[in-house]
Amino acid sequence: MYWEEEKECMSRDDLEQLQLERLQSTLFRAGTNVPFYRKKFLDQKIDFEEFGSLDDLRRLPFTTKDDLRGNYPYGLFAVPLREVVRIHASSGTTGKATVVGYTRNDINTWSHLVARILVAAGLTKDDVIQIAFGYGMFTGGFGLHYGAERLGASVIPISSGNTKRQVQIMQDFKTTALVCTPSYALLLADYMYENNIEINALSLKFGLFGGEPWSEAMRSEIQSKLHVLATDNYGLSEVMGPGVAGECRERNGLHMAEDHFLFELIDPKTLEPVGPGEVGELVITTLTKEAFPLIRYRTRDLTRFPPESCPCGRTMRRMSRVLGRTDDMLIIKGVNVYPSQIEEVLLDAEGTQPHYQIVVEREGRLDKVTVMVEVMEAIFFDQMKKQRELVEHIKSRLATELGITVEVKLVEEKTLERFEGKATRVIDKRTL
Ligand code: DLL
Repeated sequence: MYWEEEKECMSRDDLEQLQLERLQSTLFRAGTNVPFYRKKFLDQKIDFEEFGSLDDLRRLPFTTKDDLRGNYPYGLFAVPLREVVRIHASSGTTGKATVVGYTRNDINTWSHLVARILVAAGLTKDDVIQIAFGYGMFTGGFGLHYGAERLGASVIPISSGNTKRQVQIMQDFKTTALVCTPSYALLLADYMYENNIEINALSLKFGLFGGEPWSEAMRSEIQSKLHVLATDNYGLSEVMGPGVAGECRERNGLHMAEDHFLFELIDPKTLEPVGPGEVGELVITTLTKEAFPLIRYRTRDLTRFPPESCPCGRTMRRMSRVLGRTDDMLIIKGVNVYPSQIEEVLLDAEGTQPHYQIVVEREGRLDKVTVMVEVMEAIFFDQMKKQRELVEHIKSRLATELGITVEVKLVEEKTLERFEGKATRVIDKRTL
């Protein structure tokens, strides 16, 4: 079953022709309307009007998250704000978020692409879809919502959290499809088992998950515990949100929406393309976005493109599940956290030393973060009260900065590892 068969099953020749035409108009739009790109093209003597082949893509400059931050908030928009009907943002690292805008056409495209992944997973307009992604600046909630409405399904916009209510609604409203992060799906499953909720009495059939890394083992567990067919869905707010790539029922890689984006894999060190089937950093160029076109955006996500075609009939190539990230961004309970954010808070507090370690573990179903920081001798051997106050202070600052709670442990001076070269601050013990 397809949402847009003529597009999803297009011949490669037709697809490449379409991509080239769309790339030309994207380059024109970006090169004309976005000063950042105009300057880059000028500096690199790129005449986008003479852009004749998709291979020329390799001559174009990359765009990075720093470029987005440097142009905060609207510097990279290619249309005036009066044409922007929606603004989303991704959690910031140094206080500045990355801001993205959508025209009415962009929202329309986005809805279609999300409807595609829903249909690829097997959903129809008869489904009752419970969207337990956060609604707000995060693209997960609204992205899935618009796509599900476009499909014509019955949408329950419950948003994230409040597990007891999620389960109640799931029972009463006869939810057939659950949409959330994989870790939240497991938490829901555990809650149901602990509370003796009869899974077979639910109407659940599908689970659409994404927004954070997960593993095949986790998929098997979710599928057997919740009795759903679970698919993986990838996207990022800078590029659009969910809908960039998603699995079909084969569940063996995520079909990329190649008619709306160009996907490349590069070696993050040499910036050259990797060989067929090899792992590389995913680089995405938007082909149809009006408000926020991006040229060769470095996602920092590592994946590979399996060379085999998919038995489902879609001709859009697939990417493997995300294998890791080139940078140090941690995704804790679905929230993007950078060690630098933690560092700032730690170093700001009185009595701490600039030596710390972040330990990430998975306790049961949940990510647990413990931040260990060295404190001055006077504090370490001082009264417990002072130590407790410092811990509480750091904890509450981190909760405000990061939006998640972490454990804080004060340790004696010189107990944490020192480094001669680059420091490894993060110990990620989660095995996915
Ligand atoms: O997470 C968009 C999204 C929402 C996708 C809901 C799918 C479902 P951001 O908050 O900007 O956007 O985070 C993007 O999350 O670069 C990846 O590192 C990671 N990520 C997203 N989906 C997956 C996935 C949304 N299926 C960042 N597997 C990306 C692994 C994922 N990592």
